Amino acid sequence: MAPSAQGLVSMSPPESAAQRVEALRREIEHHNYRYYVLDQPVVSDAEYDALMAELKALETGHPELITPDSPTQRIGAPPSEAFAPIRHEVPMLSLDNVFSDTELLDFDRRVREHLGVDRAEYTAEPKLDGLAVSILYQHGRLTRAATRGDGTTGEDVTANVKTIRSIPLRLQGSAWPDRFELRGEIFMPIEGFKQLNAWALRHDQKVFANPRNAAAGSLRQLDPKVTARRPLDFFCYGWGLFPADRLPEAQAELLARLQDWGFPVCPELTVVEGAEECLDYHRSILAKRESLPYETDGVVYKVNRIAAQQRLGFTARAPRWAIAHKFPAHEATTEIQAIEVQVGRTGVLTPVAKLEPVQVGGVTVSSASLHNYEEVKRKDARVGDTVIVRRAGDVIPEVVTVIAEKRPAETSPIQPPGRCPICGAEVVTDPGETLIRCSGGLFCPAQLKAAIKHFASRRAMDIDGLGDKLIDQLLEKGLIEDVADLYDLTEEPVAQLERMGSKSARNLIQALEKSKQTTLPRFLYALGIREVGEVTAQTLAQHFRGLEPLIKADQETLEQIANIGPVVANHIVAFFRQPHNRQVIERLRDAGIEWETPEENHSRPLADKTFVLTGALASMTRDEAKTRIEALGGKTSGSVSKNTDYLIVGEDPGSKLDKARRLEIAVMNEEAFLAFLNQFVTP
Ligand code: I6G
Repeated sequence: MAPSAQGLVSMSPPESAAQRVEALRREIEHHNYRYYVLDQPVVSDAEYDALMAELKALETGHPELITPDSPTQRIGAPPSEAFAPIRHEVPMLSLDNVFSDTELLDFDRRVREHLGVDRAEYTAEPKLDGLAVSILYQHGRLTRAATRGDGTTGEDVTANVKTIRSIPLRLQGSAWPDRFELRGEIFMPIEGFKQLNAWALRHDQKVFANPRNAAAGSLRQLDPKVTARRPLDFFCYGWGLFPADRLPEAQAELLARLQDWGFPVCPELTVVEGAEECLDYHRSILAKRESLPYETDGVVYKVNRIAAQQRLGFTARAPRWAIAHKFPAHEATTEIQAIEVQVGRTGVLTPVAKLEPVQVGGVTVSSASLHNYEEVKRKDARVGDTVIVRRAGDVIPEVVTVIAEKRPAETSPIQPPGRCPICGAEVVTDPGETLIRCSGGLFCPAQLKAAIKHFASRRAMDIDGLGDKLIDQLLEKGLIEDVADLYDLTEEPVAQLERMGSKSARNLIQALEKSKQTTLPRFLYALGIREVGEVTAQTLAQHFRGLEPLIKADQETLEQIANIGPVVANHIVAFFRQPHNRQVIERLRDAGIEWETPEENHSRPLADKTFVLTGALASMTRDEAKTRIEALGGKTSGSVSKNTDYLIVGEDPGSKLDKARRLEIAVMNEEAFLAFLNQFVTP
């Protein structure tokens, strides 16, 4: 057990500067490990910063004490002119790939035949979409890091690799060989990638096409200070140079040792037996591919017994004892046939590329988002262009890049519209925003339709059966003009609509009736106030405990509420200032929409509780689950540890379930989780 922050900070009897420097380094390394590898910090950022500041001050006063592995030196190296070549002492091979179950069965058969066994044991782990590196440790210290390059010679990226906080500069424990090479993948987690691109967009910088390119671009920076600002992470998966007499019996055992020495290993790593379990593993990772925090393009199986690996040996390019079983591609190439404009609920005009239909990861894609007109300009996407489109999970497919070389003659750049293509209202841009909006508000049929759809949606008023097509018809036939009109609907005219009939009409009226008993947070969310999502709606409901005080609240009052900033406050005030909005609310209340007054909620009932999610939930996305936990004060983490309070298990759980069971952590299935959350929902 590492000493506590308190224990290390105390300084009696008086220490020499050298002792204090060493104590601080140990402590900072320990906190880096807790934070970046285990995701379980034990000190606040401020405490950590204070330790770093003290170490820096001591090193400034005693420059003779500075060592290359000091935590202050992670970002110390000056920019270089180029990356020096490094010849790998043990070649960095690549992996052979298979793309189908049959090919995997063939691989397993070859392994078994070669080893003369009926069943082989494999490690299985996701194949990360990043960059392979080889890192040399001598006497427990990181001394060199190189990219794969051509497998024989890579590039010296030591200064950049040292900036990655999850890679230890000094090893923990003591049983490591004096000189060994560690191999693994540097990658950019998806969240970090999104934030980096959002930042790049705001600062007119290069936007990366995907996390892999972002990781590669970040690692190949001549100035390590730039790399240090990039959200890079690392998982180790093997070794290069390693004394043969120090190798354990199995791959999994060595990875466990590496973990003990302070290296991060992918939490999804597991051991499987036989080809069937390999295929099960492939299916389970594929099922949760979109909810993993990093991009993966397949899974890797490796024969677990190291003696068996040695018997199988290598081909010229790759080990015979390992294979990558790839997933279907996320991306495909196709052609833009047209660029249309979509008008969203808040009036944002989104350019959408209409595509020559193409299969992406098993689904036909015929349109893809271009996000906004800044992006259209940046990518210079034009009708007739050949483009790479990408589809990931539930996310709307997007145009990733234009293949400039394939552009036909006579194309012209796309200009943003000056007027809304639906209602003709002027297009406006909010100060500081890049998005363009239709200024028509609810007079714009597209915005009105989207607002009604949002109002009826499951997490808002939950009006069962009121879908897109029905809303279209109700508007077209003039049966409704706003959301309040929904509650004046009667069975007869609804039954006359296309594909309706009296039974469906009755069901709709009943669903509308049922929706009248709601909660204040749901109602506030349903109103569709800009920037007021479910969590903000909860916050407002808890704070005001009624609609009237919220309607009357001014900007200043709103800004005093935790998590309500000036922009959100401004949208709320502007919404309730509109006479039309207040009239609609009054009519909704007159129609019988009601809720119980939310109870005062002083406590954050899940404060101090840490949740880990594994597997796919049927009733909500992972982000929604996180939002709900966080709204109640709880925390979520990506990996199971002894600090986890609950593991929430969806379809196809991964190795986290085994680990939670080992650590005797409370496990809830989806049903139990929903019941658990609902006990805290205030009416
Ligand atoms: O490129 C690779 C990615 C992942 C690998 C690899 C890996 O294991 C999870 N393992 C080996 C042995 C090699 N390349 C050569």
